[in-house]
Amino acid sequence: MKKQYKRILITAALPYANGKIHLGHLAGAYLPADIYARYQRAKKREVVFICGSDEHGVPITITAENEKTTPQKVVDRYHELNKRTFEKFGMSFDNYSRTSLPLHHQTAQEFFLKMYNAGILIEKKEKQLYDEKVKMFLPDRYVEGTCPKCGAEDARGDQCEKCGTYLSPNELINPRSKITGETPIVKETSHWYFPLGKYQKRLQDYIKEKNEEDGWRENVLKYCQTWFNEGLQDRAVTRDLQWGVPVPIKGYENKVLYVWFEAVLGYISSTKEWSIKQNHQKWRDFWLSEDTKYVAFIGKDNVVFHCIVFPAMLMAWNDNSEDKYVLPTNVPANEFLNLEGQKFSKSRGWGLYVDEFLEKYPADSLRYALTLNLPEMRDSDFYWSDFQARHNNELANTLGNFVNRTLTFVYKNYTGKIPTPGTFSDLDQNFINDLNLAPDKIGNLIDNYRFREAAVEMMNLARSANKYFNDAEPWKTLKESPEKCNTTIYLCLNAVKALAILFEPVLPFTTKKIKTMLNMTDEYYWNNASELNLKPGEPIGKIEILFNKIEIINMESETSQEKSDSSKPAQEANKKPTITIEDFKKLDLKVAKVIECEKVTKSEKLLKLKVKVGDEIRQLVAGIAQHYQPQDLLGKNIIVVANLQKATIMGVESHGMMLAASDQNGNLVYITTSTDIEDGSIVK
Ligand code: B3M
Ligand code: ZN
Repeated sequence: MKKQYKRILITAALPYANGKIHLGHLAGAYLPADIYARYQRAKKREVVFICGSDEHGVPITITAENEKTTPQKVVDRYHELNKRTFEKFGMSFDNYSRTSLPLHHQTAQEFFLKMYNAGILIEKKEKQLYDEKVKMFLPDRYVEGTCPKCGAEDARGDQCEKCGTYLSPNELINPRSKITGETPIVKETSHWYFPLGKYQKRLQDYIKEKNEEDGWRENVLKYCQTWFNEGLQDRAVTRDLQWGVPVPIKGYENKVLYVWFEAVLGYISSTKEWSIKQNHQKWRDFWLSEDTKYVAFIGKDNVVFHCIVFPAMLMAWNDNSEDKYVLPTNVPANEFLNLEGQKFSKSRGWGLYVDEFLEKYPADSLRYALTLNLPEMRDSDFYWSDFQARHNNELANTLGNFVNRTLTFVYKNYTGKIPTPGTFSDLDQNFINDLNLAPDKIGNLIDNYRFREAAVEMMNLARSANKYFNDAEPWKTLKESPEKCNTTIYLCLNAVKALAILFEPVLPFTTKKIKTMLNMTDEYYWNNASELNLKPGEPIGKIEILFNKIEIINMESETSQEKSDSSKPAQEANKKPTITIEDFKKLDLKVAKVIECEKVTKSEKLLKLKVKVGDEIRQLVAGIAQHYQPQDLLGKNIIVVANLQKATIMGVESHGMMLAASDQNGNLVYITTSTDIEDGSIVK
């Protein structure tokens, strides 16, 4: 049974401040969290939405060592960068904090001390891997080696990425130091442990109860079950490291709290920071109350920390304190997003960084395409062709078109004022019914974390509105029966208003524009979105085109990270996965002669070429119009990928791809042959 809560606390995983945000991050935790938060606010529920940078841990110190700089410099840079990127993407966090703040250190130390003083933690002497060359213990990712479970050779000291098994460095076969590459020795050290096993029964009951109440995702339940089946073990909460939150007890001056122990507490310290900035105590209302619904959005690799470790820590605190923290009501973790069929990989240079993406394409288009592709049940893929189609066919041709044709009609035929409706025909009534159903249908899907389906329903409403406009034919009734026309346009305007409200969680920038065009105030919100409440006679605002068509020319170069990661040495950033000669042989590269060449109308970037490849004449489209005039290419030899799948670019068919090289400034130079050889010749 769904419980009624007074407030909703929403958190999204704190990204490590050691790299830029890519599309996989957005699809994993951030976009779903933002849709959920925006929707809850549109329902006028009391919400706080919390995030921040995770600034400790081995990933940060390793990045600093690779870049020959300090951890502080690394986190300063990426914190600012990621914060800005999130803003550009439209993330509506109420606070975006950072775990290097003193406020966070205090909060984390307070938690540690509470457990320490209550006698919950256990000190253990243990043998750990140690790099003699740099005189340092090697916790977590400082060691790599062979996974004892699946045999993968590049398992990290904390986890094997291949099979997902959670590891400790001692379990690795053939361990090597990440710093020097040396085989580590084993040395004794002592650490404090949290007895997770003691909480297993309570954790199982907790998850069972919350699942019954709020319907947890199958994948999340399954991950937890695997952990429970194996039996929860004591977990070290301190580390032999310098960078992090110092352990606040004697004898531990050279150690810090384990990053996961304190990072999850970052949600609390970030909420505290929000309260301090706003000069209130609301963080207490949200965290220390049973009337709060707490939803923690994460990616699947963080499940154990949010569903098991963090709740157990909160239980331990709650057992020993007057103040009792709320536990997550739900942890809707997403699976992974892949890119054109391959995993995102920093080391292989395969990925798409959000800041770079947004330099070229609108945030809302990315939000929309990603929402329809969220890996809610299983891994999913981002395809450029899908992105382009979603933008052009759905956002521009359906939503944008409906809004534009309606508002233009009002300007042209009603001097920009909302007309007065007459009586409703069956056609009108059917459309009103569609409209009436939409807010609850979409709302229920979002309340149940089914964001993909919600976005489908949003667009379905726009489709149905377009269809209604077509069927009602206002351009005809305008003269023949003006009252009918008034009714149609009045209903369409109300539909535009409804779309502005219902699409807002996914398309915040676009719907803001629509709201301005309709002069909408805050009185219009989710619960009255489908009411016919626009006031006849009121003027509408200035019309703006919502979506321009997108042409994406070279999807391959959009995807690689050539210029993207400025923190990396050039050769490393350019690296693509190694291929075999067999892979290369799959390409049918041929010399072709350009026999006709012209500009593609309405496009700044495209040239249409007819080329002769031996006996065959082909048409191709190439994105080089800003670099070459058509006559520059006539009669020239070019190299084409002859077996590339046909594509339609800006309505023009392209059969094959012309090769060109791009310099540092993005200028394109076509590739040709050093002597004028026969067209059709094979390039190998
Ligand atoms: N920074 C791991 C990650 O970015 C970690 C999440 C912390 S949530 C408290 O995937
Ligand atoms: Zn493995």
